[in-house]
Amino acid sequence: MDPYRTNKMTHAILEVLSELLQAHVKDPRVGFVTLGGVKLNRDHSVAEVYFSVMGEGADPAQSLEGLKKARGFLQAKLSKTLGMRTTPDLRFVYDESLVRGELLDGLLAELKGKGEFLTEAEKRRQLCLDDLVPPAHLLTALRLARVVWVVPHHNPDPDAMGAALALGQALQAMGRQARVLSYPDPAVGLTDLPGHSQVLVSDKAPDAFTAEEPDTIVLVDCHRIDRTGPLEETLARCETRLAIDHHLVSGRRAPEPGWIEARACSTCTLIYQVISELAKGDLEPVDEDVEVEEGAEEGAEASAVEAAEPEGDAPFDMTLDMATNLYAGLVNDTGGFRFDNTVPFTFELARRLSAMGVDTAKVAAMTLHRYRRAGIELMQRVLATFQWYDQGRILVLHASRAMIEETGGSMADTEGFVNIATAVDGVRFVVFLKEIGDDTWRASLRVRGDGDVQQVAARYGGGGHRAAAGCTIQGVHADIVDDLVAQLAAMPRG
Ligand SMILES: [Mn+2]
Repeated sequence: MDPYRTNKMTHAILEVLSELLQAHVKDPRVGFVTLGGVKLNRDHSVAEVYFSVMGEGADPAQSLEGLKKARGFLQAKLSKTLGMRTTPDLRFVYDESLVRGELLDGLLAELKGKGEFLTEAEKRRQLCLDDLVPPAHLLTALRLARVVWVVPHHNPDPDAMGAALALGQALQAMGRQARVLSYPDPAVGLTDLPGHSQVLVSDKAPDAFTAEEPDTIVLVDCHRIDRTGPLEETLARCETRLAIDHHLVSGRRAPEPGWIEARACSTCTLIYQVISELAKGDLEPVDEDVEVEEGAEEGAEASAVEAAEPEGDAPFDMTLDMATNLYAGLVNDTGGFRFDNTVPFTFELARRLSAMGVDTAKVAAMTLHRYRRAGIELMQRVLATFQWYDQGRILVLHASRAMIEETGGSMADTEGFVNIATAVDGVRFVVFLKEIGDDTWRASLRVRGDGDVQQVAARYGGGGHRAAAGCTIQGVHADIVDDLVAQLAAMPRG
């Protein structure tokens, strides 16, 4: 028989039978029945009708009895409805797989409801600020801290510095002795962030540590002390170290405990959530185990109870300085809300900070579009190093120590150069190499569109994000370029 006709007929039979069962067969045993399909034999003399039973008390054997009893009626009605001279002989076959299929459909629908089938990008778009919940152990550790050092990564960008300053200010508002650390030669713009004048510069850190040892160290915008360059040795002396970061964890060494949440567009986003929680106060004692001594007299007990009065923290308000520092990180790590980490909750946070009175235009101008003269001269030199590979899809540039010396610029001035290269039409990958020592280069990798440069950075022990990553590579400049270009050119699209 013509397969088209067969197909049409099986559908017609299924449809008519399903309707007849629903509307005209009153047998309660048939009430549980769902028809799943019809299979006709070669000459259409026999139709196997597959059914399943669903519902409480459903019994396939009972339902089959009911269907058999209704068969004559169904056969006659079918013949009449379809206007056929001879109708195929109906044979009912129980099919358990239909039940499984239905269960599966239910399960799939449930997963879909939970967003399981959304792409990563769709999931990020659906995320709300309050989906980013600081872990309780982090908040407890911060509340228990008395002398705290808040430490950004080496060569801090506005996200690292803004996060450190805002958290330091919040801890001070809680009465903690909090110090924010930084490094010599800060990038232009950072020094204007509120509170920056009080930072403890890394070369003073060893002495400061000896004078008053911090009980807690909080790393921000990085999650291991090897990202703190000259501070690493000093920080290693403190046992309680925490990290708040939005970079993917990579490499062999474990991150410090704390909060590492790569869905956040900036570390400042996470710090905003942390400060919001801390600001609620904590009037329950955290760890002050004041015990009533056994057998204590009644009077003694009363005074012990008094001593056990909560020593937690009073609520405080997020200040304009904190908000300004947080906004600096947010606006920078999103490239002024242009990068693909910008999602609805990014604007929600920007809105809240702006509503608190942050001068958003000033912060953007201060941290996004400002160069020192030496920095611009360095930029001229660096842009002159453009090398094109893979038919213009890969762009490589570098900053040598000689260029820095000759222009009087600093590595901090190179911040943002990589974005100029990324903006060139037709460029998919950018490699920016900065000479940081003898045959030692810091590589910044970027991809525009699809691709994952974090994978490449991870091979050299580095890390970062899918679209922006970095690593330190030993070797001769030309060899490093060859290696990186080969790996990037081999990266599949999509
Ligand atoms: Mn960051």
